Amino acid sequence: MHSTDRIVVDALIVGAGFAGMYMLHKLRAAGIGATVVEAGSGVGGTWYWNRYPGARVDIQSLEYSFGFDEQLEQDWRWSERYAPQAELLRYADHVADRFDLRRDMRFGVRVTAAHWHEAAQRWHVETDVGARYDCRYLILATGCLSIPTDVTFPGIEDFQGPVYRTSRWPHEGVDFAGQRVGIIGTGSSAIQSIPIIAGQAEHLTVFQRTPNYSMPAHNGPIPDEDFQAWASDPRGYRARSRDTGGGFQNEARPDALAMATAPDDIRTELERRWAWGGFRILGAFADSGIDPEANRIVHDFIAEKIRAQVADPEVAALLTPKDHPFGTKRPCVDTGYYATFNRPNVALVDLHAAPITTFNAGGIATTARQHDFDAIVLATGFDAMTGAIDRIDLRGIDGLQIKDHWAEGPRTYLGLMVAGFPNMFTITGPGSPSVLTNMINSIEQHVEWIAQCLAWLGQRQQASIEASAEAEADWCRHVTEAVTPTLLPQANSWYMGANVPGKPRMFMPYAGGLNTYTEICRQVVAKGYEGFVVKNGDAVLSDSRAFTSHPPMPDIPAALLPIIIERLTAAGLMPAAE
Ligand code: NA7
Repeated sequence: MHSTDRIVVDALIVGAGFAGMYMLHKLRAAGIGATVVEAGSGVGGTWYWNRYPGARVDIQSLEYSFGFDEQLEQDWRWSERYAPQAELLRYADHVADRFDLRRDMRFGVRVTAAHWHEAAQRWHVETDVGARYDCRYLILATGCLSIPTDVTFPGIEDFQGPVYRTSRWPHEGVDFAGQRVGIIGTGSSAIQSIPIIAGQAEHLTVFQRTPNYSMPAHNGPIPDEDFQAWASDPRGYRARSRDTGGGFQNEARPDALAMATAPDDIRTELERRWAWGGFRILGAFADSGIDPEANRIVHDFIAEKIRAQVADPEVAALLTPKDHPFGTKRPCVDTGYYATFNRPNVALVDLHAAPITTFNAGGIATTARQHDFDAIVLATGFDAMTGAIDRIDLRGIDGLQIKDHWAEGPRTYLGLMVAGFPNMFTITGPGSPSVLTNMINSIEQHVEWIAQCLAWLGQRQQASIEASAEAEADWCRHVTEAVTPTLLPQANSWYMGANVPGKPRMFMPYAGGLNTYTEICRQVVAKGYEGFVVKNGDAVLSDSRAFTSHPPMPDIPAALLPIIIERLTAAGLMPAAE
């Protein structure tokens, strides 16, 4: 391998979604040369790939947009409360044009391998188009939900019609008029697309394995009062969003307990939040994410709402979640999902009662019967958080492979770096709040942290930085500590890696909240990059191995302490009481 035929750059950024776009902009401003490589033919990441009908953001657009540039913020007007995919893609294109990002982006290029060369202190990167790079910093802006799972079915190649994946939707769109369509999956992608496909197709059959909770979006023009709340103080509004656990405003009430609230008051509060729409119901009661009984109250409320929307009680019962507490899988936000099952051209198939046996020329056979289709849609999900990273032949010091390092689940320090992989950063990587939050706010926080770090290294004659193994281990323990008191680990969710056969079970995102996490990251820097080893050649500039910036214990209502202590003790994270 001759380094002479490599393109030499300071930083190589992998991915041109919102993370890669902002990273490029920020590094340019810091005077650091950067190139972005992107597998798709344009910017936008998630919004480039997921073009299925009905795809839209489920965090309010006023909050799900960049906050780093005031003029950009002022000039862009969202048309709806929850912008559709096409508008989000226009926004990504607008940002790319406005900041002239494309001149440092290479499209249609997928990174296949990246190997660290210790002597040179550089990464050598290979791509599927033959272009090879030599970079000091490797920044993985590869997205948390970018690689579809390899779900397949026996006989799938025998089906005579087209099979579409929601996450790889044809750019020219699909016309289902007059067709019999089958869709597999009832996660967010399916829940958004089912009402639209049902409106186009002659007949739609929904194959459901596990029902999910979905709340109404009440989408439409942005209500005046919401717009005014933003427009009167956009900076303050942004700061308030970032200073929340989820990175968006949710009227969360950390002191309100469903178990200590009168039934009438519970109903009033839940009705108010249901009428507001989206994720607002998640913030109603602090105990619903911890205490199973409190969670049940919210479950019962939503189950009642499902029954009210679905005419056939048997179908309503099938659509009601049973196997996981509310909020432990990512809830969905819909427009007319449940009511779609009242249409005469829509049928629901319960795969628990009659599993799929095979695909065939005509369609799909279950143990109960044959279903004939003209087209089939797979809305079967993603190899979340690690899929885009561990598909790269990624090797750190002494050839350490990321797959081996992550054999028991992804280990990182702060979700930003991995021990043994110097100068490699992950934006919203496993171990960071990422998918539990408004992604744009998490992306901005990570990008700003990384840009600051690279500028700091530049001031030290381009030193290299690596997470220490000790800090990584301590952070992993803290990630577990943060989620253990909650009900989140009780679901077979993609947060847990449970949707991919053979993937290690580990709760991957950091559940301590974006605001808490941001403060931890700030402290780590204030302490001279605590937990990182910083070297210049053989000279060690700083080597503070331990991670000590644990957040203070949050104020937890006393009534919840027994459950929390019990769970932490059972997980071996707290000594048992004498
Ligand atoms: P999800 O939420 O992972 O949903 C995938 C769906 O596909 C889910 O209902 C699965 O059922 C179903 N599935 C997966 N494999 C199969 C097989 N083999 N047979 C039947 N059904 C299957 O992915 P989405 O794309 O909808 O949403 C991902 C995220 O994007 C979402 O959370 C938002 O953050 C945006 P299961 O639950 O496994 O029984």
